[in-house]
Amino acid sequence: MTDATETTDPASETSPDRPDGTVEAHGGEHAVAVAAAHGVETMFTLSGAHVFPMYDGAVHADPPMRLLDVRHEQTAVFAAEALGKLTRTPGLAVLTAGPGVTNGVSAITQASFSGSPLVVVGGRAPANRWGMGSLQEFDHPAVLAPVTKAARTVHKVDEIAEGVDEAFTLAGSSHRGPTFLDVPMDEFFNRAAVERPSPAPRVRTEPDPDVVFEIGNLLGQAQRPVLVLGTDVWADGAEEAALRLVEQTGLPAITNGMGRGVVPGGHPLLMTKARGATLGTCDLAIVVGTPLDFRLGYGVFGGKDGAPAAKVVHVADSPSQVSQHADLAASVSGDLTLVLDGLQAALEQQLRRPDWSAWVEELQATVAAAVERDNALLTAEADPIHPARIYGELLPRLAEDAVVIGDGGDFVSFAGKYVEPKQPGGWLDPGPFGCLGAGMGAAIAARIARPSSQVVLLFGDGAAGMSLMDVDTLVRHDLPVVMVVGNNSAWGLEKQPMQMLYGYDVVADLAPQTRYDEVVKALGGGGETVTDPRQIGPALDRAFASGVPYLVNVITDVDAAYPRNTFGV
Ligand SMILES: Cc1ncc(C[n+]2csc(CCOP(=O)(O)OP(=O)(O)O)c2C)c(N)n1
Ligand SMILES: [Mg+2]
Repeated sequence: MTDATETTDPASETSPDRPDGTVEAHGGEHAVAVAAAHGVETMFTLSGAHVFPMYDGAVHADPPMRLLDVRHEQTAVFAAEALGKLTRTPGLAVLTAGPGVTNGVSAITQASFSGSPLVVVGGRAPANRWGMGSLQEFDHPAVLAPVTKAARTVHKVDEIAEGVDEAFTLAGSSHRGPTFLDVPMDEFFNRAAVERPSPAPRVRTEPDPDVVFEIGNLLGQAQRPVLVLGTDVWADGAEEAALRLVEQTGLPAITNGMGRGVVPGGHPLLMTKARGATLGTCDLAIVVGTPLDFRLGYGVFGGKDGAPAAKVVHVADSPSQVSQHADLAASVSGDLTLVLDGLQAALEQQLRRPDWSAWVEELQATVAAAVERDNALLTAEADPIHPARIYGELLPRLAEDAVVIGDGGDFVSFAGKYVEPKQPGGWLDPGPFGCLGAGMGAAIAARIARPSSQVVLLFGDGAAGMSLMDVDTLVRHDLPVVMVVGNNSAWGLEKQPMQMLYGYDVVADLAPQTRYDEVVKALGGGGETVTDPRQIGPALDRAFASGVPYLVNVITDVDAAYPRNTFGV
């Protein structure tokens, strides 16, 4: 009898048990097998011959890898990025050579800004024609290098498995982010017998214990401390340690990005609704897992209403993320669970346990006043509809495990103000890159990652136009999502500032009352337009019950701008 590994039977060619431990297969099969070993179950893509081996690899994998094909590469990459954020396993997008890859650049850059684990595999013009001008010949890594942790060409088929393994390990390690590799088409189709590497175990970096102890001392001495919890608290798996620290020490907290929900909405120590007062009158801000950027006043806290400047501590998942511009009392980097648990232990060792109850009560009073103020707008009967009323109707309909996604300007700023997730991992926004058009991909990912949860995509009408054609993807792949458009017939977040600066505005108006719901219906979903505030709730009920991609197009008041005092620059 012939040894199975020595036959040319295609089924046995990919058998991993060749005597020397290698597997004989084509480049796409190797790449898909390694991605699967890293936990990838779905490949987001848009067809292109340069990456056919990846599709063949997915089809012939055991089990086959799900192929989710979209209508624009940006959607593929935004979906892979969001899946990485939701599952904390790097997402995979596969883009064809040239325009396929360049169409993905904004989404890859967003992943870089947000520290999202993402691997993008690009096709590449064949090596044996390189320089001769073959179709879509473009040297991608030069473009991708500034917005990735690594961008490289894998030149030989027998280097693909190792290259993909490295790309996944790097993307998923602190500080997380996107990696890119492309493979020349001829090498991708070639076959080779290689040893497929197994994923390396996760490395947890110990923070400096002396610095953690020192920060514990600062906390012990503080009268008005606040803990700010950002995206990396979730990404690093430190959400339980963060909530423990808050609850066991009585430390008030504010959340942003994917840190939202780490301290659940409505929790007595969550002060996000008193953000201005908390950050403006604290004496110590410990900021964990988020950069000290425009969202956090560039790391300057205190100073409000004559309050002294606050001390600032920055805690990051890796040294590269510690702020270089802020004036820091201390900083530490490492595994965030170890830092947060270390802080709690340091505090417990102190002879005199700090009492922050007066500070907490003061903030709770501010939160209560804000809740009351919010209620007036959440129930507004105004005609045209005030955008806040949409949230007044949506909030009571959201389950604890709902995934809420924001893609827009002012309409999403209102969401940030009113939607307080009850669990971590249930909020997706574009992060500091602020890229409109990210929402549809995120909704696709959320539907896949949380098959039984509500998925709500909040669109500004302007933002909706950037990805609405991908409702076709939702329909073809049977991915029911509830979309809500705050339709003020304008690029509102730009219209108001331009008015403020110049007294007039241009290029800010969109066609009045566009029927985005009809677009969704034309593509095979459902939807309706709402102009009466009392009809928003029933329309949302129909959307949730529909079981199809469904768009509620709410015509809102363009003059009800989000009250902001900064342009974010
Ligand atoms: C890709 C991209 N293009 C342009 C912008 C600039 N921008 C930020 S908010 C905004 C307006 C968004 O309008 P819409 O989605 O309708 O939300 P609204 O502010 O009207 O609620 C624009 C154009 C951006 N952030 N991203
Ligand atoms: Mg708008």
